Amino acid sequence: MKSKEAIRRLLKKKILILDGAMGTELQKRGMPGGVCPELWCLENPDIIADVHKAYGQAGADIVYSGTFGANRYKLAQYGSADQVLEVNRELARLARRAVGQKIRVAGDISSTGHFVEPFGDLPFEEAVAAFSEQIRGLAEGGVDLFVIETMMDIQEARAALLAVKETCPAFTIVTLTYENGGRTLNGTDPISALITLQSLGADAVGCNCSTGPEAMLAFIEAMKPYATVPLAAKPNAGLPRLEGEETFFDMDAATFAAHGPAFAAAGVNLLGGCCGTTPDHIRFLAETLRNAPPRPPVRTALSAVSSARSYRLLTRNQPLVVVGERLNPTGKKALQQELLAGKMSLVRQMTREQEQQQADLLDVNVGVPGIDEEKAIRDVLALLATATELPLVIDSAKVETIETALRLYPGRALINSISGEKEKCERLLPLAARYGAMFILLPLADGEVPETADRRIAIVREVYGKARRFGFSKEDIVVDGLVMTAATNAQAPAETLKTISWITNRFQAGAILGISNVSFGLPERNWLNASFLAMAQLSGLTMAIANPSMEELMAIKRAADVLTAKDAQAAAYIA
Ligand code: HCS
Repeated sequence: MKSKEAIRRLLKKKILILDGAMGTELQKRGMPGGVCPELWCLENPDIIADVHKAYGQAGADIVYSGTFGANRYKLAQYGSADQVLEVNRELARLARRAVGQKIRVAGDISSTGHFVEPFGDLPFEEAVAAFSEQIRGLAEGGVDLFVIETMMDIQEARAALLAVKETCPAFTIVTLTYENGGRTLNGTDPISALITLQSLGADAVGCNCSTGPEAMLAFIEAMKPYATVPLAAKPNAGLPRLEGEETFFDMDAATFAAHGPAFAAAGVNLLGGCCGTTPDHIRFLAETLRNAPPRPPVRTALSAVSSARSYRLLTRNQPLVVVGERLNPTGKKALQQELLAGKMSLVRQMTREQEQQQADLLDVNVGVPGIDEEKAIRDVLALLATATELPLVIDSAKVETIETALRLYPGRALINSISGEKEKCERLLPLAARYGAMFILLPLADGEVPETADRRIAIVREVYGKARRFGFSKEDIVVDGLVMTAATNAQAPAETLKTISWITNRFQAGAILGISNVSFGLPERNWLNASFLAMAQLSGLTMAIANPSMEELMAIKRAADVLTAKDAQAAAYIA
């Protein structure tokens, strides 16, 4: 296994050339329809070795092992589910023997053919287990890295990536297949996928198959501004043409390779070909890109969250981001009863309403005394995966619930919250790091709710110091300014505003508040909440946890966005 660093060093020097099609090359060389390609390759080792060699000689830096469908679900269709280990091991060895040591072999992993929960019927952990089995075989066969390709379900791609991380962590490329409309079959767009996969630990992200070079170029261009990792592309040789039962791809090698410079300019870092491309296509491409300088990722971190179907930047130069707070049973009898009974109609209704009321993210908390919280969070996440496109904020007092949610959530979540309380902090930081989540840093310490801005700032610094050791940067966190009621301490709002001002102006991170605490115990709470929100926006607040059904609050938020120059030309205000 090559170290990640060795591959990263190479990527700094050049655009790495990937191989071209395998399936269409095998068909050309006599593989009949209806057979299991992997088993056929094992019976015809010289033929697949010949394809690998041809790609190596054409200039590929990385060839993919012929293990595209070598998972237990696909092999089961040919009665060979119990041969996963040996099929992968042997085909990986065969690729290695064919290309030698200088060319890298990527262990090729693709779909099981099932959608994974919450989008389909394959349980998430079963998908992870199936990919782990394949990965073990590939590792035994001596691959240098892994590639997860032609994925149409972001959740299946996540399962495969987690399987790599948990079985044999090595450099991993993940490429999804986007239809011409720019979404995968179950609706994920390239930027949301990038945010989800790069934060979960993919070492390179991109797209392959389905489209020709023109359409795929647009996906790379869209992703590049948000990429913290290298980008990969493997377009088809144009669009498929059907003749009877057969599919043809007509784009010739020179025309295909002529797209290379545009991909290089768009910032692709690994480029090859998918269906219909041949060793000639790769030879021309390698030639065309011989002296093209690589464009490294432009960022090292990105303040953004995603769902399976959308993303939200949490950068500071934009209108205030509203986290809808209503999916929280605290103090809500009806929601408590529904959650306890496993009913979802109120959750569905509150989700729809908050979306209509223009919440940007949804906070999700299922903590009710006596509830099986892990089951409840699973059920609610499954519902929300299709009921809303909004990214979620995972809110729980229980570490286990947060872990269950992060593992299953098909996007990049924001955790609400990680405080300075020692035990929680020690358990949650590694968890957030493992799943690549953003988190709200809450300046509380053991047995202490700090009253002054100075003390809050000290706790923020301390927790951030610990978070850095797990690789977090300021882009990955949003700091809570801590709101306490003005009813018992007249100075409380001023201390919060001072904290907010420090977070955004000095510390330079995003700042969030649970607005409504300020009016606790006072009458006419809406006016206090809305006034405080406007003051906090002036101090630099970037996000608020609030009830978007409060019209005054939302109206004042929009006005304050204009008055703090966060809504250029008042575009959102007017709309
Ligand atoms: N690597 C596979 C991708 C198919 S979409 C092949 O056959 O080239």
